[in-house]
Parts: sequence; C-alpha cells; structure tokens
Amino acid sequence: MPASNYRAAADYTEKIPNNVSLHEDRRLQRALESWQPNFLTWWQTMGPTLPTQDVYLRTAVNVGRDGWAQFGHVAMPEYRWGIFLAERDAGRRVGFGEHKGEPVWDKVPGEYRAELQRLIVIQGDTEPASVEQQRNLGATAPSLYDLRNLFQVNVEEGRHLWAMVYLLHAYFGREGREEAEELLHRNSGSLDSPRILGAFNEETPDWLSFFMFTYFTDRDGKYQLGTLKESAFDPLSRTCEFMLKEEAHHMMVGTTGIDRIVQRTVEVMREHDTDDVAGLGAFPLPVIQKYLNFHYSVSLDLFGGDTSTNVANYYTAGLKGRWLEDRRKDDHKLTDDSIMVDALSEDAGNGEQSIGQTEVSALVGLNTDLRREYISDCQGGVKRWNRILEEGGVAQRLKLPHVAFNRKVGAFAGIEATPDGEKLPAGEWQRRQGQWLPTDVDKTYVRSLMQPVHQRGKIAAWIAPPRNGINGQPFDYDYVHLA
Ligand code: BYC
Repeated sequence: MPASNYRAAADYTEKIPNNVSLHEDRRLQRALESWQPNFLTWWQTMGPTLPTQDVYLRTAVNVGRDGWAQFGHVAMPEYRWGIFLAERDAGRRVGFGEHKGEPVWDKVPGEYRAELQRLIVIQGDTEPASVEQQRNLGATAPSLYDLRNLFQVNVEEGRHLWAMVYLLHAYFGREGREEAEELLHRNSGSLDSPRILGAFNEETPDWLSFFMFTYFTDRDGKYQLGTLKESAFDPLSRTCEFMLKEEAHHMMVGTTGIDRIVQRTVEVMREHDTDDVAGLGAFPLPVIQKYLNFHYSVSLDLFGGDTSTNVANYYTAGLKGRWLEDRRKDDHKLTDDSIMVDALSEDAGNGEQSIGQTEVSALVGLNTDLRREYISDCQGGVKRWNRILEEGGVAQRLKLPHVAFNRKVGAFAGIEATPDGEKLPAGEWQRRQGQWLPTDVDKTYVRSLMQPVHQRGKIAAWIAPPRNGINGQPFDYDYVHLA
C-alpha cells in the first residue's frame, strides 16, 4: 500500500477531510479547494430550505469501524463533507471481462478514459439532483426524527457528490474539472439544463414520495454502486465501496418510512372499520399503491435499455461489473453466454406487437441482469408491507407493477401496459392511467396531509412512530434545533 494512496486517519486540520493524502498533492488540493466554495454556494441556494441551528448528524471522519459514523449536533453548512475511499486491497485483481486476473488499475487507462468519465459523471449527477428534489421537504416533516433523517440523507448525497468530484479532479484533468463544475450547474427539473437521468428530474414534493424515492430510487443507487464497486479502476471501486455503507441508511429510511405509513393506514382502517381512510388523515392503500407504481416504474428506467452495447463494452473493458460479481458461477467473461430479455415481439399475421422476451448475448443483456437483481430486492419491501397488512387483519395487498408498466426507457418505452402487464390499445392509457398513477386529486390529498410537526416527541397522524431512534437515542430526542 503506497503511503501516497492511503492513510487510515482523516486529517482534520485540512479544509477537506480526507483519507487520500490530499496534502501531498498541492495541485489537486487547490483544485478541490476552488470547487468547494461553489459547492457551498450550491448547497445554500439549492440545498435544504428549512432554516436550522443544528442537526444530530452522522459524519464520516474515517473509514474504519469507529470512524465512519460519528454522531453529534452540527450546523449543516459546517458539515464536514470529506473524501473517503475504502481501504486498499494491495492484491486486488480485475474480476471480469477481458482483463480478468490482471492487477487492478490505479490510473485511468487512456483507451477507457471517456467511458469511465461518463460513468462517473452520470453517478455524480444523481447525488446533488436528489438534494435538489428534496429541498422543500423540511417544511412539512412529520417529526423531528424524520427531519433529521432527511437531512442525513441530504448531507450524505452531498458527500457522494464530493466522492465523484474527487475522482474527476484527481484522474480526468481539465475535462474532469469542467465536468465537476457542470455537476453544480445542471439542476433537477430545469428546462435548460436538466439532470441526466429521468427520475432525477421528477418532483419529490411530499413525504410519501420521499419514502418511495428512498426505497426505490436510492435502491437503484445501491445496485449501480455495487456494479461500480467491481470496477478495475481501483479508486472508483474503493469510493463506491464506502458510499455503499452510507447508502444502507438511506435504504432504512425508505423501507421503514413505508412500513410506518402502511402501519398507520392499517390502524386507521381498523379504528374506523373502513377502507376509505381519505378524510381520516391517513393514506388510502390505493393511493400508496399508485405512488409505489410511479416510483418503481421510473426507477426501472434508471437501469437503461434491456439491451445495451454500452453496458457490454463497460463489462468487457472491466469498468462496470455485475452485482456480486465474485459470487457468480461462470467464466466472468460471458462471451459465449446468452440471456432472455424483455422485448416486444411481432405477432405473425396481424403485425401487432406483444409483450414478450427474446434471447440475446449475455453481455448486451447486462442492464437486464442488474434490473432483475433489483426487482427481486424490491419484492422484499412489498413482502414486508404486506406482512403489516396481514398482521393488521387487512385483506388488501400491495404489489409491484409489471415491468412493461409506465416505461420510458427500454423495450416497452413505445407501448402502454396495465400494472398486470396487459398491453393497452392506443388511447386507452390516457383514459385509464389515473387508476394506476397518482392523479391531481391524489396529489392534492397527499399534500393536504403535509403539515409540519416540528415539536419534540410529536408525530403527524398519517405515519406511525419508528420502532427505534437514531444511534440509540429515543424518538423524542432533540434531533433538530430549528432556527
Ligand atoms: N434517463 O445504452 P443505454 C443513485 C440514455 S442512482 C435518461 O441503455 P446504458 C442515487 C443513456 O445515457 C444510480 N437517459 O444506457 C439514487 C444512453 O445515452 P447515449 C446512478 C437515459 O449506458 C438516489 C442512451 O439512453 N448511477 O446513485 O447501458 C439518490 C442509451 O441507453 C436513461 C448510475 O446510473 C434514463 N433513465 O445504461 C441519489 C451508474 N437511461 O449514450 C443517488 C452509471 C439511459 O446514447 N450509469 N439513458 O447518449 C450507468 O451505468 C449507465 O449509464 C446507465 C444507462 C445504467 C444509466
């Protein structure tokens, strides 16, 4: 392990906490220090809008067991966004593709520069995008506990942006620095310069959307980071490995957030002996299902096309692997393998297209492979929420819609289908989509429940309290001091 690449302890005397020996590279340090004020300006103008004195936050001061989760009340603009890479494994070798078995790379190979930069820019673009999407949620937080979790997610997405910007500055020269600036200039939902991927230009205007986003869209992040963690470009791999640790908290926020919403809906349904809880201060199950349908389907789009030569090239080159690559029992090259992917097939005779599958080479089907891993993980959430319904004696169940439902990317982008996977004739979608996706009426109802509860120990009526607080603190802890 060369000392210049890794130090266990973060140096807090520097402006930018890091374990990458930033002080040994003055040029890089200066570049990052000149990006930092732009980042802070972005945070002030596009970050959380609710004024606070301080928030009980987790800060990473190191990557080791004790260092990555230091809790304390912090004024958010003074949060110490740092650069942390997981420890280096000196003997690590490329796990897949045509370079399989060779030592991993500490530098960017010239022939893969453009592709690597693109992957890092796309990943980096999502991080500030989510902060922008969530910026107004503080004003309607259901409790101080939830408010604190929102801010924890936000500061960590900010840190994940730092993680990608470090790679751009350290390894991609002038172009990398320009891309790092662009990451602060594109904005979620902007007409002139939107964020790169579709889901990151959607609104997150309420907490039902927030929990669905952290469940479904952050989970795409988990899977994409998992594949980049396999990368032969070792600094990217180590960065993603550490980001994944933080990502687990975001998953927890989404999973338990929906648990608590479903729990509360069940309680109100039982209390009033009715399915119709609209007007009783809880979310009706059909509304929860519509929000689930929306967030799940836009998150499926984030995996790209069902077939993609981009992803085949990334894999062959060793840039982006598969989820849990080393657990796969094959040759890790896939040149002779095939996979069934979703596709539209032409029905012989009438020229109609129908929802089906087709066999393609395993390499071009890798987006499908990853999407399937993601889908089976998402089933876990639905199972959990249905258990809450079952235990509450409620007969209805939630479910994931069919992969063809509401898709804008991939084989089914050109058709419309029901959540059960039935292809709709032209015109039917417009008429029926309100049964499956949130309507203006649903959104207005959801927003009507978004009244802030900012008193210690109190919680909004549409959500159950959490089972556990943060870092062993009780639910009624003073997680946030408002300004
Ligand atoms: N919207 O060959 P294809 C996270 C473009 S989330 C708009 O199938 P590929 C987080 C595509 O760019 C994880 N455009 O694509 C979560 C391509 O354009 P070009 C983010 C899209 O490359 C919550 C064209 O369509 N990280 O971390 O195989 C909070 C053809 O597509 C979309 C990553 O995604 C879309 N949805 O796969 C905070 C990892 N999808 O080249 C954070 C890095 C595709 O023809 N990115 N296009 O102009 C990648 O691995 C891949 O680029 C993608 C796309 C999986 C995104």
